[in-house]
Amino acid sequence: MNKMNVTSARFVKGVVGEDDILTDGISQYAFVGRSNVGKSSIINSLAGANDMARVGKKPGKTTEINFFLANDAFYLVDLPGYGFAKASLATREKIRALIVWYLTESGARPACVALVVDSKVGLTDFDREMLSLLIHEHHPFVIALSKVDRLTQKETSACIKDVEALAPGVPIIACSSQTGRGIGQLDGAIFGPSS
Ligand SMILES: Nc1nc2c(ncn2[C@@H]2O[C@H](COP(=O)(O)OP(=O)(O)OP(=O)(O)O)[C@@H](O)[C@H]2O)c(=O)[nH]1
Ligand SMILES: [Mg+2]
Repeated sequence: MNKMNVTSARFVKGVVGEDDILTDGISQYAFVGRSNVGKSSIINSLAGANDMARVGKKPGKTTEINFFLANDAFYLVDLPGYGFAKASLATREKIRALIVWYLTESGARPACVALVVDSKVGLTDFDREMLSLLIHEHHPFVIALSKVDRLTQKETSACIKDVEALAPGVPIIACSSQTGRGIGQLDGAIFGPSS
């Protein structure tokens, strides 16, 4: 396993709109994607076995923009997931607006955004919207293909190829929080080589 950049992390706060934390000068690394794709699980995996105990208390139900302070030095930002199956249309729209707001008008300038895409599902309309938004807003970003433990090697390669075609030049990392595959690589892609 690669040496990881995140050695500790603790929950700071959840925000749903304007807040000083968005522009407090501490670097942010944000995780965006549809509900249930595994964003919180990835953050947990990156943080490893440390004191960040309860990311995504209820799996598949993050509704606020959750800030975790890692290494007492930078934020891991867990964005709410778009399209939670049991949410009303109004709630879904509210969450979508919150994600778009964070990436456009909130004042936040994340050092890197990880767009998390379920490898079994591939790029959805929402993912495509995020992709063009990230490009348009000039956010540095990578694509994490999550849950590859559910795919064969052949399916994984095909998925990478499909996403590559739509996002040329963007780092794509196939990973699994369940097996740990690709987590070290994702860590390197998001934070740069660890020292
Ligand atoms: N097979 C498999 N399942 C996973 C993996 N990562 C997460 N899951 C499962 O997927 C579900 C959703 O995981 P979360 O990490 O809560 O997803 P999320 O993207 O944070 O969801 P929201 O908070 O709704 O945005 C949970 O039941 C996890 O156990 C993985 O690598 N492999
Ligand atoms: Mg979550």
